[in-house]
Amino acid sequence: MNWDLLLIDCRAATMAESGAPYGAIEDAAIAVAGGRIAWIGPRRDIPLGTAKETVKLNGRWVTPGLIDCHTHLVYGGDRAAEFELRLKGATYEEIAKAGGGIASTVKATRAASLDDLVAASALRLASLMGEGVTTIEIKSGYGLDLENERKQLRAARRLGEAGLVTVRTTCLAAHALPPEFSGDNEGYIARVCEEILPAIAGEGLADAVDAFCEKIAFTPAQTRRVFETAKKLGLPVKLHAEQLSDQGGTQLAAEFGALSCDHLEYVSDEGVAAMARADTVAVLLPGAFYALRETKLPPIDAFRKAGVPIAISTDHNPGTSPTLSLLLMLSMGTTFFRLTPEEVLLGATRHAAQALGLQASHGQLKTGMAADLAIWSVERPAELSYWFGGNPCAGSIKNGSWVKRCA
Ligand code: DI6
Ligand code: FE
Repeated sequence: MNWDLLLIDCRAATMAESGAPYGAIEDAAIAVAGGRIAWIGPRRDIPLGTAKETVKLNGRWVTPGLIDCHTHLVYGGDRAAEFELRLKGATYEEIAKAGGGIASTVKATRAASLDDLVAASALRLASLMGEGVTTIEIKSGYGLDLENERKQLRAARRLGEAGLVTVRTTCLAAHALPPEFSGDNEGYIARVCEEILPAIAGEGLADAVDAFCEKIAFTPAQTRRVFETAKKLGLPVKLHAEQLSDQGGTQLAAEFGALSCDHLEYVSDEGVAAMARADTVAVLLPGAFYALRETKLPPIDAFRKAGVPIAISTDHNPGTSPTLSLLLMLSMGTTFFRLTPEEVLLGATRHAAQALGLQASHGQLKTGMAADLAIWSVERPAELSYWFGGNPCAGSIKNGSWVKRCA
């Protein structure tokens, strides 16, 4: 066999269902060819072959490249001033009602050029990629009209063009009410369903459709219209659900076979049961939980008991989760949500892939899957959520090519 790359002297947390914690293989070998994993297993079992490059990893751990499955990475401006207001006591909802919050980011995003958006987002993306992120989802939702939603999604696509990271785009036009539709939620939802989504889908700019179902955003009935439109356009759906209150959005999303429901602090037992039936991933976002000083925990045990897969993501956005570290989210997932280190790592690999509909090709180290790998200078995988504020990522590989070469 001829391989492009052979990694030896490493330990692999494959995150596959092998019976072993983390799907671990001690003393593993990983062969890569044509951008895919050509062989992975215990080194003693490796078939005969030659590799163009063989790298000894000195006992380091290899995991699937991390997947950040919920971000609003592309936007103009920032919200540091609002952060200062919140610290003086204003709540997220009060700021939103007073025309700040999302609306201020919409203004800055509309004012930015496509190139400005790409440049600002590329810097943020670089931080995430430095931690071994090889796949990221990026939502629109700060344009809120066709021209600007398109601009955001084009910027997101452009970030993936160099091939160093897979970018999955999600149209979140139903994120907030734009100023020109003030007081007319129904009118804006009609615009989203009749103009924005069909055009975005027609241009191939979105891989999925999301909405914000909440008192300060859109009702379940309006969300249903968005989902019906997505279905007609052949796009899978996701939902910002039960972040601030229980709206029953989760059950609605499950009815549409949603890939994921995200946030979920206020989800009901019925919502959890509906997710289990639809095999919808629960994407938990500890960065927003932290920044909003939320105290209500998402029902982790109920998810576990019902067998709902749990993912963890940054929710990177300028308002409620301006974090640039997925590893920090893994730490918070353990400390705030009491998830195990293995659960949070699954949440940024296999389950995150499922939240993007990529589970057949990403999120595990398995023969035939994309050769997206992260290499860590740690002694055990639990260290990925044990350390916080540091970065033990020693290297990363995207589709078989080095993004960050091990020293
Ligand atoms: N929930 C969130 O956490 C973000 N959007 C949403 O629907 C916040 C977006 C922002 O405040 O800019
Ligand atoms: Fe979000």
